[in-house]
Amino acid sequence: MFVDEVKVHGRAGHGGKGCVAFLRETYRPKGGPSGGNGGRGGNVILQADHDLNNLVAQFFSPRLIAEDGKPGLGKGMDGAAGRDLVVKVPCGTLVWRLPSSEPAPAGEPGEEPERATLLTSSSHRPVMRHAGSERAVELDLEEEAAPAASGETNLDLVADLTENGRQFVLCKGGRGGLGNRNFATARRQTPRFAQPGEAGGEGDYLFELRIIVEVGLVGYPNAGKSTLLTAISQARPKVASYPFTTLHPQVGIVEFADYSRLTVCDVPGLIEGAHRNVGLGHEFLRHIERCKLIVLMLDMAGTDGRNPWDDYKQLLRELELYDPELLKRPRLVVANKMDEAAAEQNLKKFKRRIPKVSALPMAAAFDEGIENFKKVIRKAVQSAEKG
Ligand SMILES: Nc1nc2c(ncn2[C@@H]2O[C@H](COP(=O)(O)OP(=O)(O)OP(=O)(O)O)[C@@H](O)[C@H]2O)c(=O)[nH]1
Ligand SMILES: [Mg+2]
Repeated sequence: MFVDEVKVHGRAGHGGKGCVAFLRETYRPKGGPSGGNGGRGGNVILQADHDLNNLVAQFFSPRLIAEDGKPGLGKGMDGAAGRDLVVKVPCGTLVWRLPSSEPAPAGEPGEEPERATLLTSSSHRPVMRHAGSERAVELDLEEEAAPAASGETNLDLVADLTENGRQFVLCKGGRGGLGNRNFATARRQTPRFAQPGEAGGEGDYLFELRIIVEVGLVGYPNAGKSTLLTAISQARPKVASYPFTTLHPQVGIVEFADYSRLTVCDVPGLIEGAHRNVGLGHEFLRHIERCKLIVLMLDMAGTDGRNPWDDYKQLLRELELYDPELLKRPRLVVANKMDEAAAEQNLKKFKRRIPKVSALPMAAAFDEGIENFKKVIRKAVQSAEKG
């Protein structure tokens, strides 16, 4: 099961209440106020973990509730603090605050559904409100476009957990209440009150995973994306001759002779109308949003009765409809299935029709053009990092 979007409810622990007590001991019959303080509530902390690759754990346990602080006790004993709840999420998880939730959580170090709602359509795609990413994706440009889901379009980004080990306090634990010994003064030596504990932070959030990879493979179904990923990395996605073999993103690590590495993501095939949720829709394009290089993979043999040049234009259109920014990203066009008879002819036609684009010839199933591809993507990623 692959989950890249999930709604969760977080609640930090409440602070323990302060204690009202007076010391009575054999030789101190009036020992004075001695109520201890309540312990602070546990925080709900998110921690990015590169060993995880999706949000399935939060799908099955969407209620993130930290322990309450213990109340203060007599004889000046303070209550124990509530344990923090550390929730591991994959690197690349964005945390959006849903409208129902409380004010912003602390930052760096009710009635909810029992199961998280799995949001499937791209129609509710949140609009980032943090600096530098002011871009709303107009998926509704066309008449047939899916309607925006109610109330979930303008969400605030509260965290973006990209680095392994990075922690973020999602809900801050409430402070413990002060015990009555804190309120003794010269004029009020027997305070009969103490503070209640503060309520812990609480809110509803949307966790969205956008995998962090350097290279994203995009293409029509059956273009050979998974075959290519198998050829360049140890990843073993399923390869088959029917469309939509790959149902969720697969990440492979490409290793080079000098031990440097590149991560490559194979996303499920795109087809015309993906922005209207045809096929698997745009659902998975979020995973190439952060990549430095987009590889457009074309079936140069046109096996499924398509033309590579139409495929190329259509892929660009779908990328644009998802996010026009994606078209500014460095990209590489790969002409796959060059072993097939029709491919040579098609490649010539492709060059004639789209002269500005040079396609890298390849036969992924036969390991042809793979080494060259590895070299080219490495160079392209390096220059993208510099520029
Ligand atoms: N002749 C030939 N067939 C290839 C080549 N590369 C892949 N194929 C075949 O094309 C079919 C589809 O390959 P996949 O790698 O599953 O394609 P995909 O792009 O991952 O497809 P989806 O997961 O459905 O999006 C398989 O039957 C492969 O064996 C190639 O270079 N030459
Ligand atoms: Mg595939």
